[in-house]
Amino acid sequence: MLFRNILPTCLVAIIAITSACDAQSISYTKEEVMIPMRDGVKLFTRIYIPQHVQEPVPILLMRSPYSSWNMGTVPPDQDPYVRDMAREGYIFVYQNIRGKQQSEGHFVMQRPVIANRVPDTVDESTDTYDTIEWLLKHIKNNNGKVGQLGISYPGWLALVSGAYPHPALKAVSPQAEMGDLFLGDDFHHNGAFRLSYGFEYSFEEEASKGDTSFPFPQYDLYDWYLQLGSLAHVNERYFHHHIPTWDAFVQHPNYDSFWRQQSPLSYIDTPRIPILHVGGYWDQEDINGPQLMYSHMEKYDIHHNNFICLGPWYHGQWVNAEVDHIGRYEMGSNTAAYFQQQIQKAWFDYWLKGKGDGHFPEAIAFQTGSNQWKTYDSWPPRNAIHRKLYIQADGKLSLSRPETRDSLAFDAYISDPRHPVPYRSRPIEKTYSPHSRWRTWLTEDQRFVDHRPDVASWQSDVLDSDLVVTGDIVAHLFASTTGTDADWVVKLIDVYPDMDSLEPTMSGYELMVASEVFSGRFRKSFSNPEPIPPGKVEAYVIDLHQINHVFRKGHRLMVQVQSSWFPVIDRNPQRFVPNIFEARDSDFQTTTQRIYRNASYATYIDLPVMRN
Ligand code: PG9
Repeated sequence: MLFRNILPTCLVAIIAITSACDAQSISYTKEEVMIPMRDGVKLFTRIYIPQHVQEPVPILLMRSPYSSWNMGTVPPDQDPYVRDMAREGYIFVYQNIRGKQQSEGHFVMQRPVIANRVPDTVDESTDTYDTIEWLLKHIKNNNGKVGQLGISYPGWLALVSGAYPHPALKAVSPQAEMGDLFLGDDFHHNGAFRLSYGFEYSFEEEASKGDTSFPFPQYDLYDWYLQLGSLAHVNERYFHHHIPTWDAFVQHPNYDSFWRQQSPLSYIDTPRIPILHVGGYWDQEDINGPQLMYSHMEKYDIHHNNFICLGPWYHGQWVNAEVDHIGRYEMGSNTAAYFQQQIQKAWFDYWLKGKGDGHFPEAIAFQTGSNQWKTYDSWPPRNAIHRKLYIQADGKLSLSRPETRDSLAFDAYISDPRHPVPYRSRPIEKTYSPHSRWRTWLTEDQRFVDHRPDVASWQSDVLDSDLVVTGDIVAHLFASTTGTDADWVVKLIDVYPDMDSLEPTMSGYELMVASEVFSGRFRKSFSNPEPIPPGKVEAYVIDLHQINHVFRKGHRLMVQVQSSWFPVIDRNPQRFVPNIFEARDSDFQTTTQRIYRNASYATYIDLPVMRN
């Protein structure tokens, strides 16, 4: 009997077969049970118990809305993400959250965490608490210690559990967790709406309890989204108010109490237990969450519980067995194996089994360009020297501030919403589909747009020595528009040599190492958008997120600015409207954008520069 006092009604299945036996006779049994929560709702839970260890072992918990992602669909000893831990013996528990898949109850997207303030309510923190309570009582041979990890939505679930921990929860690792869904991550970036992702993901999660893919009639979705026209057509033509998250987008176009209440910034502060945030530099979904939550919690980290690891990855790429490249970028080693063994396993082995010395660096950040793992005792490193990279006349970039007083010193382009700049080369496949290049788009060669007339580009001279940039990249943009609203997309690009003798096929490659979009209406406040006065130069400060990158000798730096990134970002009508989800097709207008480069309005990128 694997469970003590098990309630017969809770048990879905015991699969008494062992999952696998390798040379060391590693074997797990699998059980599927329904675990009751305090309000009577039962959650579907898959439990793998090691048969190859005799001593009591800890529990590793993963919670997920998905049918397969972080749900233990293969036994843990066959899952590269956790197999090193499985070999040594952990109990693995995978649970679907309420309202998803086989779990009972009602699903709420990023359900607000309120149970600590509002009596008799439930949220993800109480569901985790109740689950842990049940597991400790019912699973034989557990050592009384629990850890939780997960990627993306499951990462946010680990973050929430760590904020209101059950006493047995000793450490968590939220990975690619979403942070604030209006300021950054899946649904918006700086208030700009992530159309293709918001549309496809909300349908996928809310059209049914399972995962349902939107039935697009065509493969290349650039034209499909263009023909959609105003966002108002989504409910009229397709969703008919059956997708609650889409309706929430429409009802909350600004950063109001709805978004604030959802955001972990509003309910998480001091890390109460050890927490390891993990993120990817090229995370196409949640680049912001791990960086934002680490830096937010760091302000309250009196017990030194808060740690971060950043790697050269797309969203969750580190679950795989072999990760030595992303798109065309070669990492030089298997970075996932390093993470799984040296970072993730070491973390849980120490906190849950007492193995190792527990001396974890504050930050472990893979350095792209040199392809080395580096450790730091502050993150971003405090000893970086901030240099300003200014845009100049004739498409140049340099570290000297422009001196000209000429008010006409600017570069201009026309932004036409009928021909938005694609965010990646076409075809734009459905986000999650067999041949989709969605995962790697942030590393795509930017040569595919750099000669478009609606993309402004500036380039530095060829570097005569390596330039190491470690920390937050911030764009300070001075820009005007003839319209009353505009999106600003800023990209920092590493341009490979015209003839790269080390990697010939990368010659001339334009690798985007940092990028972000900002919706101009929110330049003064995310809660109270304001029209942009036509023709007036306005200042925009745009955080392009953290990197750790060596621009190598022989390479050049490039900055690009454009006003659309379609369809991952919806088209800005370029005419201020109170609610972009209710814009009319006639609101969309062509505008002229100017990016300034004179002594008064000197556009620059702040680069934190380090000695290597
Ligand atoms: N990036 C996904 C997601 C998280 C939260 C909200 C919306 C989407 C995920 O991969 O879980």
